[in-house]
Amino acid sequence: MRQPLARELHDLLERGRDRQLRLAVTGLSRSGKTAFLTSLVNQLRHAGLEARLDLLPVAREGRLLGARRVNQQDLGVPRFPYDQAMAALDATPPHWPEPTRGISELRLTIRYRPTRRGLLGGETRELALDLFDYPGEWLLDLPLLEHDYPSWSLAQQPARGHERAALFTDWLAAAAELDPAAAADEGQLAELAERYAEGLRAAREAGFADLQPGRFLLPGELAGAPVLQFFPLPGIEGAERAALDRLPPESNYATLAKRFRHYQQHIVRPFYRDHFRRFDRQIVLVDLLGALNAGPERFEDLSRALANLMQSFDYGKRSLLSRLFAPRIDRLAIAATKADHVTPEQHGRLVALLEALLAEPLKDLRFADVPVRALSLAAIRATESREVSHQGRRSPALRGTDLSGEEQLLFPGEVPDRLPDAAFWARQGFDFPAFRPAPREGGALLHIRMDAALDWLIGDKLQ
Ligand SMILES: Nc1nc2c(ncn2[C@@H]2O[C@H](COP(=O)(O)OP(=O)(O)OP(=O)(O)O)[C@@H](O)[C@H]2O)c(=O)[nH]1
Ligand SMILES: [Mg+2]
Repeated sequence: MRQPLARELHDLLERGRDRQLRLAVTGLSRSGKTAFLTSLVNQLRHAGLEARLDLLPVAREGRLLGARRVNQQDLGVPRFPYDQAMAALDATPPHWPEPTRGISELRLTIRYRPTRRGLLGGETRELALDLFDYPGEWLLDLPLLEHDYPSWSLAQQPARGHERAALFTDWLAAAAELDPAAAADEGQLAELAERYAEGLRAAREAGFADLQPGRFLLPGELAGAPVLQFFPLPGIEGAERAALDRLPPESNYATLAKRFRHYQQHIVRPFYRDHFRRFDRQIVLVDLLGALNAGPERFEDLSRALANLMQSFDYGKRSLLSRLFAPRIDRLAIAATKADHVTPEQHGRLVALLEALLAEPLKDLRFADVPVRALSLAAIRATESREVSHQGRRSPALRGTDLSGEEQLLFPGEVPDRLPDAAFWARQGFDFPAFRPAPREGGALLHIRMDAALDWLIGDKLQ
């Protein structure tokens, strides 16, 4: 939904004066976006009271006065369901907030005392922080904007490993029969698209991340609409482009190409335009531990999905003008989430692994001279770190409650500090259960390094 011009102008001015900041929380499905946003709101609301934010100078120095949710800009978009998320975390027993099914927005007004006071002293300032949440599945579509139908079809077909290919054999066998030049049969295309969607669902189930089109996984109100009835055309690599373009409009090829374009222009582009263009800051959340748990092909797949995705954003230093009229992301954090799944001495290795996974996009960012910080964090800590003695030796362990309510005391394993090799996967020495969120005793949510993330993302605006 586009904002009226007057409001856009007002926002531009506020951003020029550093009174407003837009933060994109980016991450594939289940990477921890909703948990991160919930914790962010919670920490800032409890700032100065119960929240532990020692790594955030404005809080440590007692200058952070708190934060309030205010009415967001766009009345056509639902509000981020913070209260529902907190209700889930505060339930007995506590449980995690639901997977996100649509877009929601949030504006926080953060109140603080600047380091340098004016002549009269005692003044306070405000920073408006704009945030939003969305289903990770939809994010996967952003790279699709770079393509036309033939190039997208090609991009979907490289050798992507046996396990993944096996999930699409049904679809492929049927789709390979399709004659691109023959007149389109609605029923047949609908059925093939459904089989493709089945393949994508199975792939998601199996832990794969690089899945397009994202709305096939979470169609919302588009379920059954013809705009979702397309798929990549198998065998397109041999076809000559000009010959394809000459096919009549009622042909299979032209029909699929038209639907692809519609999907791209009317579904993906507005999502990008209204929500992902024009950010000042970004944090990319990665469930690295989940990928380690899932095996080499998934790990590789995650790396590809993230590299493609990060090409969809505008990074670069801001000049005053670009800041007003063509904002770019001028600072970035990449974070391995759910770090409370491993013992604290593994956190350094987790960060090293994250940097290895994102080595390619990180090179581009360095080239664009965009400051990046890699960290590991837990937005909502579910475990406690312990030490256990075994045969006279003390070793680190975690204590937590698993989803069935069982108490666990365990050492989940060593995180490799570089891209795992065959030997690592052969050992597969890594295993942990999902934990239930820990009950909160009144105060702020327990976390690991949310304060460090906040400092990097907004700390300089709270000086
Ligand atoms: N232990 C632990 N688990 C977490 C943490 N954050 C998220 N999780 C787990 O990861 C799951 C997914 O987190 P969400 O925040 O819902 O992920 P999301 O990115 O919003 O996912 P979608 O809405 O599906 O795109 C949660 O249900 C938890 O099981 C954390 O800090 N610690
Ligand atoms: Mg979510």
